[in-house]
Amino acid sequence: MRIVVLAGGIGGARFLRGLKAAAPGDEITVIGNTGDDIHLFGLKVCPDLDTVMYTLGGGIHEEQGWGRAAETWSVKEELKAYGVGPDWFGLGDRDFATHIVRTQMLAAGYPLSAVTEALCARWQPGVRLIPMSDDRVETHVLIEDGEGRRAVHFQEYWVRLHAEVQAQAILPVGAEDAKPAPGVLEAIAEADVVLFPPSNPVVSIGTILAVPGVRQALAEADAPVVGLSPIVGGAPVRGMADKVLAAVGVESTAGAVARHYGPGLLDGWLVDTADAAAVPAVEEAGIACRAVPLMMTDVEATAAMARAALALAEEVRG
Ligand code: FO1
Repeated sequence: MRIVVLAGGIGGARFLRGLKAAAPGDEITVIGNTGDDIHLFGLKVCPDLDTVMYTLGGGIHEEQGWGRAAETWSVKEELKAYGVGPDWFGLGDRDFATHIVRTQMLAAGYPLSAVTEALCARWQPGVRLIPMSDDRVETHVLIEDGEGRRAVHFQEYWVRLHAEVQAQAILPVGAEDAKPAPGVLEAIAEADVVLFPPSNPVVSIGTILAVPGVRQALAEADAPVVGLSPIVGGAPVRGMADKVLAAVGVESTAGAVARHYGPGLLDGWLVDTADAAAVPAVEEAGIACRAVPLMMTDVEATAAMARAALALAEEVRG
């Protein structure tokens, strides 16, 4: 079966590990969010692509969910010694090599999709990883704090400011001029199932949907689209989804996120057993809904979630 997954950061990567275990013989194509990308020290860093590549390739720092295992920080310390910032974003020595190779290939004229393919040749993630676009898209967050009203890069909002200040708007800068990367629309058109993992609905999956043509391709696809709620019991399992959902006027509940994606996009939606009360309202909204355990405590629990999503896809296939 051909499965397409729109994935963001840590939640998306961890879900994919369970999906691979649940569907070992299937062909999985991951459309990765690049709105988290940031340019630092003359290098292009692609956090969500790297998190998928490292997690599935066996290089991830497991507790952090980002960056490399067995990392060292000499380059970061030397940059700080030169007074060259920013020092709030943790780039390790091993991770720097990824960004150097990526930046070197981009400078040689390779598109991000080709660069990603080359990096994955080393890591062998066991999925096809395609960036949502080869064009530059960077998510910025509009905030107002002691330093006044301004837009900050998503990474600064999340990593330096810890999403403590209220996000007033989420701005996927460049999205309106971006084109889906080669293979993105074809993968969606040829998919047997499309899955929205428990990634951030605004800055991860939302940013992928902001690339012109993607939402329409999903709406027109024959494949059922099934999502898994990143919100359990009214709060995100990890990260700052509640803050960015508020910025787009969506309540942090499993049901509200389903309605936010809408029946034009979603055919099925999984909520955690803690949110079973939300099932009728989601079904009312025209989206098939089931309550199953959604905590990705280990690969087997995640595989069970993936199997439940694939089963719901078969139910709604019609
Ligand atoms: N997340 C943090 O909370 N702190 C960091 O210092 C940090 C560094 C970092 C470096 C490379 C990378 O690929 C990801 C990194 N992340 C860090 C995660 C990053 O903020 C992700 O974009 C989010 O976790 C959402 O996907």
